[in-house]
Amino acid sequence: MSAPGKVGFSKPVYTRPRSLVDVKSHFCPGCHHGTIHKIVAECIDRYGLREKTIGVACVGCAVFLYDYIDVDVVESPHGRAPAVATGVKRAQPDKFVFTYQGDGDLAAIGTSEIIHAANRGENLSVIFVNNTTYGMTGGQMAPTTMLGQKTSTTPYGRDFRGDGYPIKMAELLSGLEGTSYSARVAVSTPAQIRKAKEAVRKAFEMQIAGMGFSIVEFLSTCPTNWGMKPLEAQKRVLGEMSEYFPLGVFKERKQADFA
Ligand SMILES: Cc1ncc(C[n+]2csc(CCOP(=O)(O)OP(=O)(O)O)c2C)c(N)n1
Ligand code: SF4
Repeated sequence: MSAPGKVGFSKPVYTRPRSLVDVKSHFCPGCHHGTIHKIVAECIDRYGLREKTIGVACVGCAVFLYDYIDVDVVESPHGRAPAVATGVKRAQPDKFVFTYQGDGDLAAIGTSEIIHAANRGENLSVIFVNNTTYGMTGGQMAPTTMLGQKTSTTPYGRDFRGDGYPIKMAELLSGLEGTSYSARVAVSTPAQIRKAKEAVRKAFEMQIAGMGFSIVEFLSTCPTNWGMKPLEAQKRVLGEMSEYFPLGVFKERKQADFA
C-alpha cells in the first residue's frame, strides 16, 4: 500500500535495456548520442541479438559506443567502419553487424567506404549520427554543416561558393541499388524517438532477413560546438535542421524484390 497522498505504482514504466551498460554518461548536456545508444540497445534486445552482435565503432564522440552498448565491438580507423564491417560480416555471416558513425567519419573521410558498401548491398546496418560538425575535435566544418553555419573552420559561416552544399546522405544512399532501407529520423521529441526506434527496427529486420544494406540517419545535437544551450540545440534540430534534412523513409525494399 502506498502512503496517504502518494500514488502507488505496481508496474515499472521504464527499465534499462539489457544491452545498455549501467554507467554514468560522459556526453555533454543536451547531446543526443546517449538517446541514440538507448534506441540501438532496445532494438538489439528486441530481436535477442546481444550474444550475436558485433558493432563497428569509428572515431569522434561516436566512438564511445563501445563504453555503453554491451556487445562485442571492433574499433575501426576514421571512415573505415563500413569496410571493416564488410569483412566482419563476410567472415561471420551468422553474426549481426552494425556500424555507428558520425558525419565527419561517414560523409567526409569515409565517403568512399559507405557508398561502396551500400552499392555492394552488404548485409549490414548503419547508424549514422549527423550533428553537422566534427564534435570531438573542436567543431570543424563537416560535409553536413549547413549553409551559413559558423564553425571553427568557417568563422563567417559555410558558403556554398567555396565549401559546397551540405550532403544529404540518406537521400544519396537511397539511390543505390544495393540499399534496402534508408531513413532519416530525429530524437528531439518523444514522438520522434518512437519513430526513430521504428526505423532502427526496420533497418535491423532488413539484415536479419538478408536483404542487404540498411542505414538510419539521426539528426543529432552538438550543443558544445554549436555554442548553444541544450534547449536551443533541440530547437535547431526541430527547425532549420529538419527543414534542410527532411525526416522520413527514402527507400524500403520489400521482400518480394528479392524473391
Ligand atoms: C585518420 C584520422 N584522421 C583524423 C582523425 C581525427 N579525428 C578524430 S575524431 C574526428 C572528428 C569526428 O567527427 P564526427 O565523425 O562528426 O563525430 P562526432 O565527434 O561528431 O561524433 C577527427 C577528424 C583520426 N582520428 N583519424
Ligand atoms: S562534443 Fe558534441 S557530439 Fe561530442 S559529446 Fe559534446 S555535444 Fe556530444
